[in-house]
Order: sequence, then structure tokens, then C-alpha cells
Amino acid sequence: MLNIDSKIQIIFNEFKKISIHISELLKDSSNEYLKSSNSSGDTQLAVDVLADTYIEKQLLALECVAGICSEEKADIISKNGILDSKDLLKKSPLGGERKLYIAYDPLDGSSLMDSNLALGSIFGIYENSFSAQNLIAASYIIYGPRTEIIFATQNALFYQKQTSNQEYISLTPPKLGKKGKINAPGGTQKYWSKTHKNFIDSLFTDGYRLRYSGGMVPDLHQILIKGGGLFSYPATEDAPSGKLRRLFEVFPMSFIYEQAGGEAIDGRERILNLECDSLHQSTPCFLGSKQEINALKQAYKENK
Ligand code: AFP
Repeated sequence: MLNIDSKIQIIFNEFKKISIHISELLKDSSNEYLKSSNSSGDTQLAVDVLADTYIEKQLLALECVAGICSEEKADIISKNGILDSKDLLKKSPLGGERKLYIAYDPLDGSSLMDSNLALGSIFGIYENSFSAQNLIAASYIIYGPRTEIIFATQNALFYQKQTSNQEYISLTPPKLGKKGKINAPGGTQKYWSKTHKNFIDSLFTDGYRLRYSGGMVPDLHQILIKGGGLFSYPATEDAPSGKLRRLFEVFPMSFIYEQAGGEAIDGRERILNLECDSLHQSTPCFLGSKQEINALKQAYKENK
């Protein structure tokens, strides 16, 4: 019987195989939109569905994976069919059977395909349930000039890049400084609250540089690699619960940011203390260096 670390290593190795296939898929894919939309109502590109179908097949073929759920699909799927999400969203004690479930966004930022900007895949590995407290590992793949992967467990962060012969070599894992200089403000500015607008403007007054592509993975990866700053996707008039999805995007990226020495909140609460009432629930999110997160907490508290 494999121990949990060996199972996580098997899944990590599968993510690297997946990255090789998807980076090739992106080279040959069109920017064609389908008539369908996903469970969050986002219109789908053909490549979204191709990536999702491939990842589902690869992950469900792993003996150690009990079930998966995708940003592109409505339900939790196991090798034997659909699982009941009501039970699987509840917090559940770690240990015992130690069943592993994976929530993933197969191709995050796919609307950037036509402008040939970097995209990503995001994965969260959950033990026994899809609650944030049951998140035990997280990973993202960034498809840029190079394909690279970040993988976080509860006590380590790994950073690897794909070489020209499709091997992976390890790089020094990135670390978030206490304070950075990058400001990545998401959401439609005309729908920001006054508090949020004043806070974002204060960072620019302090000399922060605007770096925002509209791709969560490259935007967060840039802050991580350049040592710090703030990524924000707040509650807005047009998206009062924020846009980014808890299970597939925000929980895994928050797990990685905490492992890299940063913090992630929803404006007040630590992201990884949040619960999920439904699979595709979103949340406002702020991920970054400790100083920026504390300053944001203060600004939001003063103007509650
Ligand atoms: P797409 O997957 O539709 O391109 O959306 C990307 C995304 O979910 C996330 O990657 C970005 O951080 C966020 O949306 C950007 O949203 P805005 O375009 O509203 O800033």
C-alpha cells in the first residue's frame, strides 16, 4: 500500500506529463470558440474542452485518485461515475482512508489564446474532501516561452522547467519577500468599490509597477518570481462574489503563496479558512506579500 507522499509524487509526475501534452496542444490549437459554456457560464474554446478531456482521462487512470472535478464540468467524477458533491464539500478529518481528490482548471486564461499570451493549468490535491482545510498539495503549470511547473506540499515548494527534450530540471523555489513592487489589480475598474480604488491607487503612489495580463497563473507567477507584490481580484459591482473560483483557482494558488511565504485573504478572512457551499463558488481574493496583505486588511477594515 503506497504512503501518501508516494501518491502525491505519482500525481506530481502526472502533472509534468500533462504539461508536455498541453503545451503541444496549444501550439496546434485554433482560437475557435464553441457554442457551449462551462458551469461558471464562461464561453468555452475548443482547446478548453480538449485540455479538460485529456486531463480527466490521465488523472482518473491513476489508481491513487478517487475523484476529480474540473472548472469546465458541473460534477465530481470518479472512475465509476458521478459523486455526490454535498458530502464531498464538507470539511472532513485528514487520515483514515486518505482518499485523494483533484480539482483543476485545465486551461486558465484561455481567452488570452488569440493574443498569444501565457496561459496556465491549476491543480488542487484534496484529502478525503474538497474543503480548503483538506487541501494537502497544489500546483500550477505555466505555458509561456518555457513550460514550467510549481508544486507545493504542506512543507515544501518545488519549481521545475521543461527542457527542449521535454525533460524537467529543478530550479530554486521562489520566495515572496515581506514587501514587493508589483501591483496586479484585476476586475473592471469602473465597478471597484471606492475603498478598493483608493487602496490600489495608494500602491501606485508608492511606486508599485502595474503588471496585469488577465491570466491568473502568469500574473501570480510573475509576483512570485520577482519576489513580491499584490494580486487582487476584489468583489465588484458586476461580480459581488469576485470572479475567481475557490476550488479550482483560489484555494490552490493561495496554498502555493502561503508555502512561498506570502498570504491570501478574501479581504478579511484567510482564504484557506473559507468553506464552499457549491463546487463553482467564487470569492474575492488578494494574494501577495505580507506587508501588502496587512495594508489591504487595514484599508478594508477602516472602510467597512
Ligand atoms: P479566462 O479563463 O476566461 O481567460 O479568464 C481568466 C481568469 O479566470 C483568470 O485567469 C484571470 O485572473 C481573470 O479571469 C481575469 O479576469 P478579468 O479579465 O475580469 O480581469
